[in-house]
Formats: sequence, C-alpha cells, structure tokens
Amino acid sequence: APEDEFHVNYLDGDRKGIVVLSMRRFKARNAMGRNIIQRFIDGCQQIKHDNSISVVILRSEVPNVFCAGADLKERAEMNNKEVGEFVQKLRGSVTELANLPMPTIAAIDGFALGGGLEISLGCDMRVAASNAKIGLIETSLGLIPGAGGTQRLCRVVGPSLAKELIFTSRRLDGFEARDLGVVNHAVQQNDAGDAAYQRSLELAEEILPNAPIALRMGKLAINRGIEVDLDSGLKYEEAYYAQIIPTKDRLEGLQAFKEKRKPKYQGH
Ligand code: CO8
Repeated sequence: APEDEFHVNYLDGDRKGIVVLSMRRFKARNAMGRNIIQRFIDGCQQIKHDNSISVVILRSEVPNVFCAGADLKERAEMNNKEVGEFVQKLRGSVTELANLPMPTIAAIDGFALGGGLEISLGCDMRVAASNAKIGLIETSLGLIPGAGGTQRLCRVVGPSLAKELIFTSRRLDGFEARDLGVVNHAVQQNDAGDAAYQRSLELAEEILPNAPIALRMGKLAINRGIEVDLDSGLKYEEAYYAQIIPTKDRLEGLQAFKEKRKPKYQGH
C-alpha cells in the first residue's frame, strides 16, 4: 500500500524519546515520487509538536540504498508545470525535515545520490556505512542540486569543497565522506546492512538523557546563528537561553546535580 512507503516509529523501553522515520519504497529504491514525498511531509508534521520526542533518526529499510533521489520516471511523465510543482514539493519535504525542532540524524546505509543526499543534508547529523555512495551527482544529469544541496552542503563543508563535489559529481564512500566532513561518523557495514542505523541509535542514545527543550533551543540558536554576524548570533543565543530559564527541567538539572543523581527530564 502507498502508505507503507514511509513509516513513523516511536521506540520504547530504554529508547523511549527516539523516533525513527523509515523510507521503505522498496521497488524504486526510495526514489522520491509524489506519494512518498507526501508521506514524508505528513510524518514530519505529525511529530514536530511532540515534546516527548528528544531525537529523530531518518533511515531506509531498503537494502543497500538510503535514497536514489528524485523519481526520474515519474518526472519524465510530467509536463513543465507539473515538474515545477513536483520539485517544489520535494524542496518542501526537505524544508519540513530541516525545520523539525529536535535533533535529527540521517543513517546512510547505502546509496545517497542527488536528492537522496539532499534529504540527508536536511538532518543535523549524518552517519554513513562503508558501502555508502554519497554524492550530489546532478551536474552529470544536466541539473544542479534543487532540494537545498547547493546551500546546505556549503554550510556543512564550506564553499570550495562543496563546489568541487558538485562540479565533479563525485561519489564518496562512507569513510571518504567522513574524512571530508560530509558525514559525522562512518562505520564498517555489517551483514544485516544496517551499521549506519545501529551507529545512529548509539548517537541518539547519547543525546536522549539530555533535556528536550535545551536540545531544541540549542538547535535553534545554532541554526539561526550561522546565518548572521557574530553579534547578532550571540543575541539569538541570549534569547533562546532566556526561554530555558522558566522550565522545570532547568530546575531538575540543578536539583539532580545537588543530589548527585542523574536528572530525569520531562520536556517542560
Ligand atoms: N527514479 C525512479 N526510479 C528509480 C530511481 C530513480 N531515481 N532509482 C532507481 N529506480 C528504479 C529503477 O528504475 C529500477 O526499476 P525497475 O525495477 O522497474 O527497472 C529499480 O528502481 C531498481 O533500480 P536498480 O536496478 O538500478 O537498483 P540497484 O540496486 O542496482 O541500484 C541505484 C540502485 C544505484 C540507486 C540505482 O538505481 C541508481 O543509480 N539510480 C539513479 C540514481 C540517481 O541518478 N539519482 C539522482 C536522481 S536526480 C536527483 O535526485 C536530483 C534531484 C534534484 C532535486 C529535485 C528538485 C527538488
């Protein structure tokens, strides 16, 4: 069923507070067609106001593929107006993901090409497995990255490296991508083909004990701050810091320190 192309899974037990977004359009290697894009947007909207979520992992359940990019078959059937709307929707899905208030991690266990890499650039952090093939290959298709790639890759690795990667259409494996800073961590692929997802879970578990509102304010301060000069950025930090002062979790943090115990944050 089309709704099966994208799942929102709330983990429980020790992992309560982690949500996993799963792309699972098996036949088309998670190519972003109209349906999966809509499910993707719906999934982000479903979780964005949920303060019980501390961290989100975006993964693929399709073996060996994170996402093959825009659906080139659907696209070939469209007239110019429809292509325009389609591209706008794909851009919108990455914007929805990037605007999620909580920390997000992309688990790249295989190909992440073109729009596939652009989607992962909508996450705060990326983890790749050794078998990943990561690249903004659009110029080899007569295009440029159209779902944020020219802007977001620059902000991750700086303009001269982003230019080299876009001009050459180079495909990086997980370790190469890690060495260049395109992804935060790289791991050897395992037999199950989910090593990047497993490493992403570890990273999520490291984030999980921390206060959800503090995570959200930290993300906002960084995201807003990198777009402006330092003085304005420091003002953002001050403003988001002020929003934390009245929270119960801040008092819980102080209390736990005093009592030499682990804090138990509630997200308010
Ligand atoms: N679109 C549509 N169908 C696709 C796509 C795609 N991007 N990728 C794979 N498929 C389909 C194949 O056609 C095939 O279908 P069928 O079984 O009917 O023949 C099926 O998925 C399986 O594909 P393969 O047999 O090729 O599977 P492999 O596991 O051997 O290879 C790969 C997987 C490496 C991912 C390979 O399929 C591939 O290279 N795909 C194309 C990748 C690509 O070029 N992506 C870039 C797309 S362009 C882009 O994303 C630019 C976006 C710009 C932003 C848009 C504006 C917002």
